[in-house]
Amino acid sequence: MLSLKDAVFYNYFRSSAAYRMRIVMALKGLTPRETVDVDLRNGAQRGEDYLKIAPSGLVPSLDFGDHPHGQSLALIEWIDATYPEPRIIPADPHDALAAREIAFSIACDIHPVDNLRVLNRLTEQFGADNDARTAWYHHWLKLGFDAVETLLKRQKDHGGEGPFALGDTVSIADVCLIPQVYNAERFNFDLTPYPLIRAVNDHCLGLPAFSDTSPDAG
Ligand SMILES: N[C@@H](CCC(=O)N[C@@H](CS)C(=O)NCC(=O)O)C(=O)O
Repeated sequence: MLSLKDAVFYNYFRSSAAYRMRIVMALKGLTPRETVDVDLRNGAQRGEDYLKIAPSGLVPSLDFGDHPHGQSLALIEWIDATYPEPRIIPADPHDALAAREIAFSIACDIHPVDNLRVLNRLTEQFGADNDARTAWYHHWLKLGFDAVETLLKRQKDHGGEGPFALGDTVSIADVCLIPQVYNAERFNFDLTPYPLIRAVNDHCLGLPAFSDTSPDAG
């Protein structure tokens, strides 16, 4: 059976997909055998050595020796199934659906179009300068956060009272949301229109699993 204790975690401190994994491991008190930094600033993700681990050229990934795997959401699902306490995919199927709906709105709809390689491609192919790159980023973030804010409101309207995205308990929705908010702030995105997102973010950052694993934690 695969074990996290035998795995090498390929990480980058500013990667929001890797931050998701750091949060989940911290929530569950898990430490991989080794953490290796892949410096996205100098293109290490496309280096020959890392491509042998991760053919996508993206972080994060986990290498279990003969079995390297990538994709943060797939890895998080594996971690949750293997180390269930505390659960971050809710046991109740409807709650799990709601948690994944918020998580995927971020990880599938916002994150891919705002990724470093996409922003770089805008510059290489269309000559986008920094302002144009930021405008692109803000455009997709606004569409995505408008939707997520509405989903959080629906949770509240359906009795999901509590400080997390789903109410009383932490879930994969918070695990995806807090890194995306970190990123939004880094790109000077105005979060004023999103009181529910801000409230969940403030609450989660009061917990060590979120704050100690933040890119700002050093
Ligand atoms: N769907 C992938 C996305 C991974 C991803 O996009 N990682 C970014 C950092 S957050 C990356 O490695 N970017 C490198 C690049 O754009 O060249 C996952 O969830 O693991």
